[in-house]
Amino acid sequence: TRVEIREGAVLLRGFALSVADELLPGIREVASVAEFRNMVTPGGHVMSVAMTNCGRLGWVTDSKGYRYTTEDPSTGKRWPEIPEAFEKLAREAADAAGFSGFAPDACLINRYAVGARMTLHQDRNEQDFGQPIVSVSLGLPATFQFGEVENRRGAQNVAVRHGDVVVWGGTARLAYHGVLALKAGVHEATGEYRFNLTFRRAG
Ligand code: MD3
Ligand code: FE
Repeated sequence: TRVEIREGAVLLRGFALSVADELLPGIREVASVAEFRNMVTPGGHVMSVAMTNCGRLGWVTDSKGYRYTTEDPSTGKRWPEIPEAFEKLAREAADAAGFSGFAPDACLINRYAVGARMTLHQDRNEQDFGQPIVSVSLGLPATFQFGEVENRRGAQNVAVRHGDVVVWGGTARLAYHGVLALKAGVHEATGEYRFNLTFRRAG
């Protein structure tokens, strides 16, 4: 089912379910080359979410700031390629949400263990805010928070489950958003974790 959770933001419930068993080995393969790591924010906090990337560009943070890089700072090697199954899913989801021709060059893979969370923020490190963001949830369920554009207040919650895809574009592209602390649990596909694939056109 397709739910418009706000103007520009479309929740495609279960859209990735039929390909989840291709996505999870893809995550394992990417992480075997570019390992999950807990990055440090410019403010000096270690992020509770562990991250890695695939694609031409990968999102990183360190004491110098947030940015996209072509190389993994931990190895100096280019980020692994986006697996074919990832790219196909991202393109089809964007298409289903009304954004045809989406061609991501960056896929951030977030791994949430129990207690991991992401505080409200905007995604502003990309070149063209006219391009949507496609988010794929795998494993343990979580609660997305999303607020207004340029305003953290009045955030709403939406529960996301294994296989759900959200496409954020148009007027929702610069909305504040975050993820509440992951609750303990065990998922048959991912064990004690939630994974989120975030596809972007960054360059
Ligand atoms: C709403 N990740 O990596 S994706 C991030 O579940 C990030 O790991 C979260 O936010 C996660 O930056 C949420 C959902 C999302 C992504 C982009 C958005 C929501 C958004 C852009 C605008 C508004
Ligand atoms: Fe974000």
